[in-house]
Amino acid sequence: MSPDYSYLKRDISVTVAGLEDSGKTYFINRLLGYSPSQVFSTMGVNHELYNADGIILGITDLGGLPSFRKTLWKSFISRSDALIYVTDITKREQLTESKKWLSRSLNWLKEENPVLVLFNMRDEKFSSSEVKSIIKRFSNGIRKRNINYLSTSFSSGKNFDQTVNWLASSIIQQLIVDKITVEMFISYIKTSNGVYEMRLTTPQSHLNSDVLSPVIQCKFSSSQFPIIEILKYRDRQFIMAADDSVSCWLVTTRMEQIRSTNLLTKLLLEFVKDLQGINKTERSLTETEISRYLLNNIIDKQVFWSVKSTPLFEISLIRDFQDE
Ligand SMILES: Nc1nc2c(ncn2[C@@H]2O[C@H](COP(=O)(O)OP(=O)(O)O)[C@@H](O)[C@H]2O)c(=O)[nH]1
Ligand SMILES: [Mg+2]
Repeated sequence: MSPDYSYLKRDISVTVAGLEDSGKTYFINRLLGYSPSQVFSTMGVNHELYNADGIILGITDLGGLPSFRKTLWKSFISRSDALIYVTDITKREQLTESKKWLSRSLNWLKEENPVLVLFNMRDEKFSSSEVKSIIKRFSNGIRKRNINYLSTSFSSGKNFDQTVNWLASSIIQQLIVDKITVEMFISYIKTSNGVYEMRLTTPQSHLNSDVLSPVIQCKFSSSQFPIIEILKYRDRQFIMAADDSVSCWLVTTRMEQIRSTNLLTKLLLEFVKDLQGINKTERSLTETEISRYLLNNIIDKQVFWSVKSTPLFEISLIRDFQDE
């Protein structure tokens, strides 16, 4: 048998932990679309890959039996980018034990990495006030910056989508927010009126044309295949993704971590694809529509944008653009 290198493909690693029989494996199987018929207690560790909006999440299913908790958890959780912690709310006698292991897990995880705590088996008879009070008692005394609590039922599907959305967006964005500062976003969009150039700049930025003009150009892919460029110039990093009618640039401070750059590049490419999708409807977008779309998606949803203060915004039409 040849060795399996598939784990190398993952962009982010997410660990799913919790006491035995809380629903971890069931959740992961459902996420991956496996049939839930075979259920065995997880012996040790399982690795799975999940594609969330083009970002490959490596999901580690940690066995919850006491022998695994003592040996395996620390080494996996401390190397993980995010933690999903599952607890079974029907087992009241285990809640204290579960909380104890959550606290330990939080000590192993890096402080800035996001955590989602799921109170599972919500389909069993519980009133919402009972669930609220369990969550309140459980979370009492736990101090952690990026922590979310959610009650779920994986068998009925309650809050399953929210959990998956959290996986896809919050993990990725939190990681980017923590590790990367984007100073400027520039996009070029071809429409029947000409090419629109749109710039968003953080108010704190000292970027001037000496830094920008040697690098940033209005260019598109000459085929249906998208193009990507990553350049370093004067203490800045420039990332570009473009297809044949949309081109987006990010100017960031230099990143030590290659992985953050890869993630940002993938997100930018996804963004270009979305924008291309709305631009390719029968009539092209107007200036107002472009502005609204970009402002909503970049600033309100904080895609790429880690800065809370409102960025400076400019949009203009480049009339003399020559299509080659
Ligand atoms: N009623 C109910 N049963 C569930 C739910 N999630 C998981 N289970 C069941 O709980 C048992 C333990 O689940 P499993 O995923 O193996 O737990 P793990 O040890 O944490 O991996 C299985 O029989 C699942 O079918 C749920 O939301 N509601
Ligand atoms: Mg399991």
